[in-house]
Amino acid sequence: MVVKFMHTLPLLPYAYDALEPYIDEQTMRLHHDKHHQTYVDKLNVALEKFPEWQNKKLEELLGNLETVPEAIRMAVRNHGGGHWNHSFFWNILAPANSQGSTLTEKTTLTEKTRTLLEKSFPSIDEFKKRFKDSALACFGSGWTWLIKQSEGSLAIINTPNQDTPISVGQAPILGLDVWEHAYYLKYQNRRAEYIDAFFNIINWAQVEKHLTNGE
Ligand code: MN3
Repeated sequence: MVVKFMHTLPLLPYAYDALEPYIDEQTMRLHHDKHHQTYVDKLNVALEKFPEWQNKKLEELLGNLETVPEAIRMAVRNHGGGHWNHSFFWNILAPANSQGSTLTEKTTLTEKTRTLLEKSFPSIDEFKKRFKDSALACFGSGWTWLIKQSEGSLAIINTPNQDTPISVGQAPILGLDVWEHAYYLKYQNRRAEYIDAFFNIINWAQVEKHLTNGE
């Protein structure tokens, strides 16, 4: 029997207010419960018409978009991409401690990650600067990513809309949602402040997992 609605909204791995003051509770509630839920719902509705595609893993769909029936290819790309990107994003964020100053185990850059980043960037500060510049330059709605290229080096790229690096065979290490819905309630048009805030709540432990995946 084919499952009617295969894809489901994952729970946030922390409380809605856990990323305060960097990302506010109201933004997290809207972003997760409304925006992310809508991507899941619209993906399920699109797949309903093509039962043989319902049980495929999201990564399989997004990694082989050219094989997805044309009638739903754009819906899978946009809503499947939105579902995948947000599921990834929640997990590369982690709460700072209650004072927001002292780093926690998760938000401390590990030595291993530092070493791996410094193979591709002159310094951690320079990596952050380039990531920020890329996120600021992302025109309209999209994402900024740190990706691992096939030969192993790291690079920073932007993708438009909900396009995801896995659709072009790149392995995402770190990603930042730069759609206005990700920051507008708290930061309005000040995307730079949102990006600076993001650097305080990166789950470096999770980043290290992505970096060392396959090693
Ligand atoms: Mn979003």
